[in-house]
Order: sequence, then structure tokens, then C-alpha cells
Amino acid sequence: MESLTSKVLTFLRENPEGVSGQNICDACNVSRTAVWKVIRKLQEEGYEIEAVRNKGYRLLSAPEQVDEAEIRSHLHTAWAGRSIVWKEVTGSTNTDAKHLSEQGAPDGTLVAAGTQEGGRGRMGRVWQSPKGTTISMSLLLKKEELVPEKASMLTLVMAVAVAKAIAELIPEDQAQELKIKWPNDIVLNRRKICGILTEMTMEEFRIRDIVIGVGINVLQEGFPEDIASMASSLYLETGCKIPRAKLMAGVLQHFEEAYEVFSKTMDLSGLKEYYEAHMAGIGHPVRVLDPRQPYEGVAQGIRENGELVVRRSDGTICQVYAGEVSVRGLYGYV
Ligand code: BT5
Repeated sequence: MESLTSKVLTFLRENPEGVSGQNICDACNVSRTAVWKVIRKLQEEGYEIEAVRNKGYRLLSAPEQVDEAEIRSHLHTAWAGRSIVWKEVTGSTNTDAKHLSEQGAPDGTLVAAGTQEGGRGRMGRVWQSPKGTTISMSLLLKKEELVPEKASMLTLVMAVAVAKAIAELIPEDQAQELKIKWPNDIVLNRRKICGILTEMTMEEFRIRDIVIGVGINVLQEGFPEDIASMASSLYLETGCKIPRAKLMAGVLQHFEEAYEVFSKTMDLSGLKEYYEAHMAGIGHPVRVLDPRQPYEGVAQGIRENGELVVRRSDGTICQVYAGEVSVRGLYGYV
């Protein structure tokens, strides 16, 4: 349910020149006092809102904070994030989304959190998501057309969406260095700023749901030693303090668009060109950390089904399925 707070915020954002209290009352079907109370609450939270007699309200600045109203006031999607569950603190938003799905949450539900105490990466790895600086969000998909063999492709669809959303909010020259590291990372200046974790739950031989989790390092000013050499944040790399709620809304918007393209063919043929144009390490030597046997080769691109194509030194072509494999540059993380 869209709250009055998020409606008022949306009005203020859509009318940077100002909007009259009466207009808001009429559109939301509430009293002027109700609107005034919301404005006061927002001001207490740190929103700078100017109230001009006979003219109305104007939003001058907003605090860097994330909650349901903030996300919603930036959101222009048809289905992605139309239902939002916001938590200040949680274990893992992916786990939350699965539980909510079990209880009947609809397709497109977004679960987002201020911090995760049990954030997960792939294969049981830990994902760090400190409070106040990161994005932790999970999108629940319950779509008839999604059969199990399609699930891993959604990680790549989301990677395209995240890359596009970030590129829109950082200076163009810096966006040149924004790359997708197959299959599930976004890197900027060769450092990891985002990880994606797609999980599928089966129910009697069919998919009950797919949850796509996205963690983005937005405002951190430093990293713990264990990941300091390979991780970074958008702030550290660009100097831009991007409002997290705005970026989250952008990710959802671009995911919806990318999913639309994906669903036409149910594979990556429509997104392959963008993916490869922004793919880290394409044409370069890589080491494929296959749990059975690691090997080296040159990354060629991706197939329509999302597999990585690697040419080995003996000329053989390997198709790498994302499931259990990581890829490294020969001289570093990327
Ligand atoms: C990932 O796994 O990159 C997937 C991360 C997905 C996180 C989101 S947040 C919302 C949702 N809820 C969850 O519980 N998870 C999802 P993987 O490729 O396995 O990379 C994990 C590795 O990245 C770790 O072993 C660390 O080396 C490194 N790492 C951990 N935290 C990081 C961070 N904040 N930034 C960069 N690297 C990090």
C-alpha cells in the first residue's frame, strides 16, 4: 500500500517548483491537516521543505536515507517493486523474500534493508552490507514462463539492469570503466562494487519463485582488510554521493525493461550485445575456477543461454555454466 508520506514525497519530487497543499489534498483525498502533519514529519526527518503562503510546498533537499516512502517516491515501474517491504536490519533480504513468497507475496515484491547481519554471496560466501552506506535488495519473481533452466540467466539480466542504472547516475567518463564481470559482479575501475545472487525455490517439480538479490556498495569510505584489495564503493571511485533510494528505483526500472527484452525470446539474445560491450575481461586471458579442474583461456563472450565462452590455448572452446564457477583475470580479480 502506498502511504500518504510516499504520495506527498512523490508530489514534491514531481513538482520541483512547488505544489499547493490543496492539490495534494485533492489528489490524495485527505484533509489539509493530514498533509501538513506529513510535511512536519518529513521536516523532522531532515527533509528541507519550504512552505510559502498561498503557494504551497517545495522540496529543497532530502536526507540520504532509505525507507519505503523514499524508494516509492523515485519509482516509475509497472510491476517491479510495486509491493515494498523495508527493514532497517535483517538477516538476508533473499531469505526474507523467500519467506514472504511462501506466505503469498506477489510477483515483483521488493525486500530491501538498511543492513544485513547474514548477507550471503554464492556458495555460502559472506556478503558484507554495513549500515547506512549500502544497498541490499531482493526482487521476488513469480512468473509462469520461468522454468528452472532460465533462472541462472536472470543474474545476467539483473547485471545489465544494475550497470545501466549506475551509468545513469555517475559522470559519463567514469561510466566507461563500469563493467560486468561474468556472471554476477559489477566492477568499477576493476574493483567490485556490486554482487548479485539469484536463488530459485522449487515446489512439486515446478518453480515456486525466483529471488534476485543485489548488493551495491554506494557510500562506503573504506573496506575491511579481507576485501579491501578487490572491493570498492561508488563514492570511493567517483566521488559522487548517489542517493541509494534513487539508485534502487533505477535498478528496478532497468530490470523491468531488460526483463521485457529477455522474455521475448526467453534468453539473452536481445541483451547479449550490451552485455558483451560492457563485459570485463572480454578478449583477455582468464582463469576459470572450475571446482573439478581450474583452467586458463581467453574469454570470448557469452552465449544466448548466459554461458561464458572461453577459448583454451589448444583451440578448444569451453562453455562455462555459471553455477559453481568463478572467473579471475590472470593478473588480479578482474
Ligand atoms: C556475490 O557473491 O557477489 C553475491 C552477493 C549478493 C548480495 C545480495 S545483498 C541482497 C541479497 N541478500 C543476500 O543475502 N545476498 C544478496 P560472490 O560472487 O560469492 O561474492 C562473495 C565475495 O565477495 C565474498 O567472498 C567476498 O570476497 C566479497 N565481498 C563480500 N562483501 C563484499 C562487498 N560488500 N563488496 C565487495 N565484495 C564483497
